[in-house]
Amino acid sequence: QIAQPTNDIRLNQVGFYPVAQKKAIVVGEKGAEFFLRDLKTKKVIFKGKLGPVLKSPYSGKKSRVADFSSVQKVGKYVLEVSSLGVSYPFEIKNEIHKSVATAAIRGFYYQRASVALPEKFAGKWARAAGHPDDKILIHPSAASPERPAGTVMSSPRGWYDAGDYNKYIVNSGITMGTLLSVYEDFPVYFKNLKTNIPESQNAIPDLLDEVLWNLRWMLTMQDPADGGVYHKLTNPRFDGMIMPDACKNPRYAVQKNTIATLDFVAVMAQASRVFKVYEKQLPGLSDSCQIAATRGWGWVQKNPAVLYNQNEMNTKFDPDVVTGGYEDKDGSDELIWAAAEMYITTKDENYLKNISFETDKPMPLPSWSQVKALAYYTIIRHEKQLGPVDQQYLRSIKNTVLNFSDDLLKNLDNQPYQTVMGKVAKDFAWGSSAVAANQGIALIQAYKLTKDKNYLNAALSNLDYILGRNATGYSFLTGFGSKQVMHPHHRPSIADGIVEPVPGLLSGGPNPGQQDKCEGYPNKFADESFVDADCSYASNEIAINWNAPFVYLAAAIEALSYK
Ligand code: 9MR
Repeated sequence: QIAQPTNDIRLNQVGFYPVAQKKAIVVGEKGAEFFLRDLKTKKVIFKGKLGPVLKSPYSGKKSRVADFSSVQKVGKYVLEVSSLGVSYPFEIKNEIHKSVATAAIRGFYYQRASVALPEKFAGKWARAAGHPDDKILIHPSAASPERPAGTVMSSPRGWYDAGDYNKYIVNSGITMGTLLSVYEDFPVYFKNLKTNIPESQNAIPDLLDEVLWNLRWMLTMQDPADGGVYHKLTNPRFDGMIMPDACKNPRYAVQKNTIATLDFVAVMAQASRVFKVYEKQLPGLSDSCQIAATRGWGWVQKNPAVLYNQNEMNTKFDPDVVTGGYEDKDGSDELIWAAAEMYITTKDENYLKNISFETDKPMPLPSWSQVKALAYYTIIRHEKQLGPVDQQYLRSIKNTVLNFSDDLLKNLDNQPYQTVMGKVAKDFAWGSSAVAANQGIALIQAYKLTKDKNYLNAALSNLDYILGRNATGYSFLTGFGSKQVMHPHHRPSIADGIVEPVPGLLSGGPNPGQQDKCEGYPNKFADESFVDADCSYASNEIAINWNAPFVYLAAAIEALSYK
């Protein structure tokens, strides 16, 4: 008979690898010892001492570490502290994160626009097709002589961006770049990873089949007349909290601009490379991507500084568009990323002309508005193909990535949750779960460069963070863990009448900005500013650019398996 678990023992609620580090955080300063109980035999198999008292820099709350890394026996366990009770149950086994990696890829399947999701693949979350997007309108902001305002164009497929049903090129950029990168970094792992999607039986890895769904949509977002790329495909205002098939509002292609086009160029160049080996299955696709990338690059040469400014646009054109802005004012990083992808794909050094990799500056963490590191990762990944002239770039780029990762490692032992995530307040931004995942990616890059396990262990600490070892006690991936997110700001999960939210989606996580003004935030502390309520789009939405780095982190850690 196991008592009701306490939320005051925080750990990865999915579990641990036999040979990897294993830590739980015990909230408060009571107690001295902890025990590990085998759920099958009911026997205590390990006793340990709690570590020294640590403190959250945000709430001042105290906590202690229970380290049971030495336990390697496969099984199901709970951790107990006499004064507190028992933890949520967890497993120790090999491939412990395979289920979350697979589910997070399937999360993209559930985000597919323009298609029905049959029960065979979607289970109880099956739904009818919505947003066919075969007859969308050119918004006046996007008008050209060939496509005047009101022209109808076809732009089906793609993934819904997030909890809303719109499709945004800028955010698709980093999402696709991240998914294509995890494939390029770990192709063998993905070769046989099946995710039960309609294309699972074909000869292409499931991850790439999923990527194709959005790639084909992106290709339609390029103006065939001049190569520029529309910012987004959107309703003027957000749809209600209804299922996709109930949405009937007109949709528009909105203003071409430089940053959207550069993101598109980078994705198409990388996709051209990745899909080249699937020429037999996808004849012409790789070439089409490269041509699209080249034409986008050409448009940018003529239009190097067209920014997307939604408010300004709304003063000039009707209807007003008030959906996600993804307004980025600095395109220098997108230029570096696009140039790097074009160069690696074509080997044409002209793409690097006038491009500074800015390795004199600290590496910025990737986000939808900051993609410079994606260029670094790509250059490093393809280092064997670089010519002698590029060796100087390579060295400084490696150093930039390593310096960034070394900063993440600093002072880790003193962190209350023993995670890289959350050392500094700015980690808790809108979509903080993706901050944790993107830090993990940087650390994986450093590990690949050095084979130094400290980087890998630190990356794993952020996966532990996401799956429960954090100041909220939630596991942020829907469908996983004991204390699950049940009410994400996600239209299908709200409208489908099914208790459990769509699985495999990463909740945004703590965000002290609390911009949604939703009721129920426990307090204002950065690391606890989370509420599992569907009104909380600022802390509990899901988004493709958050799911993608989670896929990267979980799959990379699986691929690098702790054995
Ligand atoms: O992820 C975006 C975050 O960085 C911004 O601060 C926020 C407000 O502009 O918007 C977030 O992106 C949202 C997008 O605009 C619309 N779809 C849902 C996205 C996630 O909340």
